[in-house]
Amino acid sequence: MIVMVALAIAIFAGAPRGFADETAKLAPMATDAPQPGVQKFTVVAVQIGTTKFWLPSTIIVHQGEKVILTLKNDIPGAEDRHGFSLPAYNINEVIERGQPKTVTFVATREGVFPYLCQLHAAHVGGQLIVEPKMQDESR
Ligand SMILES: [Cu+2]
Repeated sequence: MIVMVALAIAIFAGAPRGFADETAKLAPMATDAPQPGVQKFTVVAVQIGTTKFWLPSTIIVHQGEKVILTLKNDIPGAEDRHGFSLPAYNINEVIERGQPKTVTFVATREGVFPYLCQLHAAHVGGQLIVEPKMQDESR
């Protein structure tokens, strides 16, 4: 009887430790943590129905942040090149299907700036919104 009680206590005492180990395994990995002051987006040219779009159609960053855009052209068809132009930041790229490009710039100018496909007028673009610098510099 004493052995049974001792065994029960030992099993009970072991349980919380086992649970803690499981919790540790579920903790998120810190390897892909966002870098402060850096904003990364993937912007994709897609076709919905007969209309071509750059999506997302709105990108929001803060003034002074480094912006990294990965540009992908996923539009099928004979035309395998689409443009990505952000005139306010002097960005003019041609993106071939299957060959993504990365552009990097610092959002120095505050405001709302359109982006578009410089090769096709009907290809719907979007806007980069650069908000004023955050007052709290501790982030
Ligand atoms: Cu286009």
